[in-house]
Amino acid sequence: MAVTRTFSIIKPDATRRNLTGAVTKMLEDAGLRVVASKRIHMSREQAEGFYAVHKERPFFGELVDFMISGPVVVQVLEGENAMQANRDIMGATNPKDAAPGTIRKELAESIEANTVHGSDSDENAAIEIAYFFKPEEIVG
Ligand code: RTP
Ligand code: MG
Repeated sequence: MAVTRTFSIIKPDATRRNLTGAVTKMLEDAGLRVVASKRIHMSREQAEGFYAVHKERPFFGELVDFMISGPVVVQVLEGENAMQANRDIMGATNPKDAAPGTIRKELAESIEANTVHGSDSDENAAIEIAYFFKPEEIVG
């Protein structure tokens, strides 16, 4: 299997509870390497652009409000089939449905305050990485 990259966000519910390290430890223990990381407070425009794919969904407004409610940590993760490895350790979108040992089962508060974002395809990973990082900010 190939070494690939994916994009992750540690969401505001996690930074508020000082869980940046706890989330990162779970990612690293799952075989992923953090090759870029920065803590930012997204603007409304930045969050709306990032989630443009969801703009017709009923939860879009609340999702954007939540994602700008506090700082987030945007990261590039590298590893064997990184997109799928990250989705696996994240767990289901709703923590009530997430498997034991996943980040969302162990740490998330609700379907909205669900601690992490992860790209859902290699194609979207490339788009999402480029949305937040310049090539020289990623050190593999
Ligand atoms: P993410 O994009 O954050 O990695 O999560 P995901 O793929 O598991 O879920 P997605 O369907 O892409 O939804 C994006 C985020 O929107 C919030 N959401 N709220 N209130 C709701 O019914 C609802 N559904 C989704 C979640 O924060 C989800 O992560
Ligand atoms: Mg998604």
